[in-house]
Amino acid sequence: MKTLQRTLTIIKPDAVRRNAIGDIIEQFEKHGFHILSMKMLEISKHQAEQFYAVHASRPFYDSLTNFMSSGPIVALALEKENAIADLRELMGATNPGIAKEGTIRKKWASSIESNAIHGSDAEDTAHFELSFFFAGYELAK
Ligand code: IDP
Ligand code: MG
Repeated sequence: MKTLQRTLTIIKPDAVRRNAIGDIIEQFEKHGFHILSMKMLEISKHQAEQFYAVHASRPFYDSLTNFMSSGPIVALALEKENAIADLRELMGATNPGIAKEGTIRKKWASSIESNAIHGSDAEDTAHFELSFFFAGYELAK
């Protein structure tokens, strides 16, 4: 049985710069995701390092955290049955070169780093990532 889930997505700085916010949010709504909460903000290098701490030992960590703090982002809390896996499907592969037709990354990503969108990958990371960007009262819906 599918259960109602929440997941955290970020429209990354490259997609904001390309005026893709509206198109990406339209995709969420067309695919049945309910927007619980949403905010546009900029994060510091230090905040990006905390958010991506799981990748601290990866060679791309420094570049990734510079990129994520390079301009405005939009963070959204989404709700839907099977939201975590369904969002990953709608996002497409990390590497846009192999992202499927019809996915957000296929349309908007320009490289494996500047790949337009983030989505939580599991229930525990969704919980951490939702509470990174949203206070309890903002999700009490
Ligand atoms: P995901 O965003 O599809 O879950 P992760 O492996 O969790 O992919 O990586 C987090 C982010 O780090 C990616 O979305 C991308 O922006 C960046 N990234 C991942 N792999 C590479 C790489 O090989 N080179 C540069 N940046 C990368
Ligand atoms: Mg990931």
